[in-house]
Amino acid sequence: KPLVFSGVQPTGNLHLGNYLGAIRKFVALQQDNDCIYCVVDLHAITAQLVHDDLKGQIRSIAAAFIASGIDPVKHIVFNQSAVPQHAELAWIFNCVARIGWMNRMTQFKDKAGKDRENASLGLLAYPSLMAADILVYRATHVPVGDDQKQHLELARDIAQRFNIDFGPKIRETGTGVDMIVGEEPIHGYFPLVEPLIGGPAPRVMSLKDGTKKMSKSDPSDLSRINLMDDADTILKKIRKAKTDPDALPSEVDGLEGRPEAGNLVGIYAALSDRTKADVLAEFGGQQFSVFKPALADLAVEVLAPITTEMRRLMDDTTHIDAILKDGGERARARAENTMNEVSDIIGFLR
Ligand code: AQP
Repeated sequence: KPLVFSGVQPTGNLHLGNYLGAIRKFVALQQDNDCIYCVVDLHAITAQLVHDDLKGQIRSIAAAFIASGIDPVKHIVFNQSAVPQHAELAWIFNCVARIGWMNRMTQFKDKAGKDRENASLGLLAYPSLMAADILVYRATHVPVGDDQKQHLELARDIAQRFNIDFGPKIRETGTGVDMIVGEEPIHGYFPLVEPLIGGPAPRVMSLKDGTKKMSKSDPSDLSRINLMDDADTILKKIRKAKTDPDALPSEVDGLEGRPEAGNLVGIYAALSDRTKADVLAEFGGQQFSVFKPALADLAVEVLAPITTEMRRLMDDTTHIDAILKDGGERARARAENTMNEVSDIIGFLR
């Protein structure tokens, strides 16, 4: 079975972008794949070191996974810091990756802002840790939102560079797999990961500005729908969402140049598992005064059961803690295996 890996940072309230871009896909992929889903707490300290309730945040992401329908028995749910091999492999990848590659990452530029000299070294090295998260399990498929595409391309560059630099040794140890890179067949240890992005809402945009992504760190709570929002709040946020004065078009081409309209239609399509064309066939010609309440009803219908289950799981965290502990142990056993082989390939004495 293909091995799927993905992670979510415990850095605040999960929002509809995280749900549609990532968690909903995690749930769907369980059917045909072996899945590892991680609360990436080591990533959470890259932009901001001190958090008020990091333990609570970690538990709440795990609760969102379970409440959304992830099965922690058939698959693995754990938090990253419980498996030290992530950080160990990240160090090796820090020595494989080039500073120039990191400097090109748009997320680093966005998050570091103007004061780049003052950003943490961890923020710059974030994509190297992300590559290690995936490759320590030699996972091949990664469901993410569109904003993570560049980081996954970098994970492929790191894997390829490692495979080429240690090519003869990988052959000696016999642990690798044959793959085609460009024209060249190589015998590599790390797979070249495939991002799973797609769908009608690969990048959910802010409700206040259709050109900015919906984000946990946006200071305006009205810009996003949080998984923990109640029905009234969802209704209010969608009612206040920025739109233009025109009616909805009947065809997808008509959304061109209308970012806010495109975003709301994409959200509706993703929530109802339909295409944008299908949604417009129903709502084309209608005003937002009709479409917005329909969207709010749909969002509440999908999110309310998840919110209720998350609240129940967070009332007594023993169950979540047990899931994370068990997942951490199972993940560690796999990661240890990779690190032993990697150490052997590099030539460390253990
Ligand atoms: N707006 C979005 N649309 C689609 N997918 C999104 N994701 C995040 N925002 C959107 C996807 O959610 C997964 C987990 O994200 P993360 O926890 O790593 O956080 P992030 O990508 O840095 O974005 P956030 O959640 O909005 O946080 P901040 O405010 O810190 O930037 C990933 O698969 C991501 O693609």
